Amino acid sequence: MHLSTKTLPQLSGKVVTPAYSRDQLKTRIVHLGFGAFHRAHQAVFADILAAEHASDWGYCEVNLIGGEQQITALKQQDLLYSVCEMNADNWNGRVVGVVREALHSALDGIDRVIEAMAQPDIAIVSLTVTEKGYCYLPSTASIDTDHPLIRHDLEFPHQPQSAPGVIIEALRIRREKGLPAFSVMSCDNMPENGHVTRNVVIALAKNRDVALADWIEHHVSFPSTMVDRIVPAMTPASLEKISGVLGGMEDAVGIACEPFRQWVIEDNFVAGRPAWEKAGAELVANVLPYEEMKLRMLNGSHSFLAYLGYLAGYQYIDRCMEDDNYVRAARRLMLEEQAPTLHTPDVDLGAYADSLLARYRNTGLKHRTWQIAMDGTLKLPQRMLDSIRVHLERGTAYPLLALGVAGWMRYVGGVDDSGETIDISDPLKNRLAEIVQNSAEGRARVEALLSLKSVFGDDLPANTAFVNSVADAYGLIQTHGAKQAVSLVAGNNANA
Ligand code: NAI
Ligand code: CS2
Repeated sequence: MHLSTKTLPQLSGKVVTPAYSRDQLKTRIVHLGFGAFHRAHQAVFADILAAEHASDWGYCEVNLIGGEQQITALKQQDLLYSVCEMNADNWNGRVVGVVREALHSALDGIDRVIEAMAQPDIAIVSLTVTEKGYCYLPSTASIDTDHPLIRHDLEFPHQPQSAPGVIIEALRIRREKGLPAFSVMSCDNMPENGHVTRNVVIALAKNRDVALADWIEHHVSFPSTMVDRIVPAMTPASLEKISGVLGGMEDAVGIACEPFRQWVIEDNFVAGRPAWEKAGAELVANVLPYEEMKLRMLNGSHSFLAYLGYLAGYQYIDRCMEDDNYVRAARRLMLEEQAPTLHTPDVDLGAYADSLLARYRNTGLKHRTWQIAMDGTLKLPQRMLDSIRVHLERGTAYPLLALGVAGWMRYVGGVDDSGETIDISDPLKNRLAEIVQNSAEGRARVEALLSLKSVFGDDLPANTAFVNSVADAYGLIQTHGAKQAVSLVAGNNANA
């Protein structure tokens, strides 16, 4: 038996179910990227608002690339799915009821998706399409005009494939019909994610129609957001556990996540927004300090643990936390090398770091280091390199950040410390393999990888102090292995 409107009453009383009339909801947000994170984050905020504050904001969920099964299963379940908050020994379930429609461009056609976005009631188009979905160059935050999806959309603007192309086509139709614009809200882990989205949308629009680009510039807002909730990719084991929470009922779209959730949103919406603050979100004028704090402290330490942990044989983040040297390294990375680069008002960064470590220790999570390690070419800039630039300017030390970058380089070398092949997942995978193949192990490999402009820009490879620091850290991993390298670097200095 699977979750559906009919089977909903059979769930155990412990599972929270939609205690509101789902028919009263209006589809006012189209969300691109019905992945793990959105299901456990933004949709839960909307569900709380509907259940506790009589909100009528409903979602149309869309997947553009991948995730066909999720959309199919969601439709089969009358657009219901469950979210379980998990600790080691306690899983709490909630059935989310705010989805009103679900579409996949490959199953329903891109025209249906665009039509849904062009409905008069749509006030917001939000995105969790991963860093890859923006088709941008992280070192400059500008559009990647060589990106295959962008090249396609330039040729076939009415049948777009990229997220920016789909947004532009929907906005074109709205403008032609005399409908108001919507706000475009990125919920992906990028600094100034609203600005990145704006940059790519306007740049692509300019290429097809300057007047349309001008209209978008004047009528569409692109609020930035800081989003946080650890939501590991689902596995057959976690799906089975969810089924246990649901009393044996199956939910192919069920998702499990940590109890913590945070959302800081730039309050800049052109056609209204849900009262997210009633469900615990913070609406602010400037999100950047919060984004930087989260990207550098949380995601920076996550990536550090992912590369150095994976190389050492730690499959999960909670396993890294069983190694005192990794804990010390993560804490020192956060407090000594990331925190001094931040400008977050009114946040006790020491307490923040400790709360992050406590979250990483959650043994219910089973968050794979491999998952966090993926797409490093799109993650390193905001997680490590921006802070390194601050240190280079100030002349301050950054041994753990250098080790993190070296850890990534060793990881993309494709072999872990036990000699096992690593399955690299990255949009630049082929280019990385080519560089690795054509460079000798050691400093030459470091220099070759630093030639990736979209990651390191022009400045970092030209900075000898930086190149030396990464090459030295790389040498440490090469000689001693990741585990020992972490111990050596994290153990240095008395104030650890
Ligand atoms: P996921 O793999 O479950 O879902 C990825 C989603 O992105 C899918 O809906 C897929 O259709 C879409 N997608 C992938 N490539 C695309 C492309 N080129 N164009 C358009 N759509 C594309 O991943 P998950 O866990 O949902 O994470 C997605 C993003 O959410 C992350 O990359 C990150 O930026 C953000 N995030 C994730 C958190 C997590 O713990 N999982 C927490 C905070 C933010
Ligand atoms: C992780 C993030 O996969 C990754 O790269 O660092 O998805 C992390 O789990 C979230 O940002 C937590 O909010």
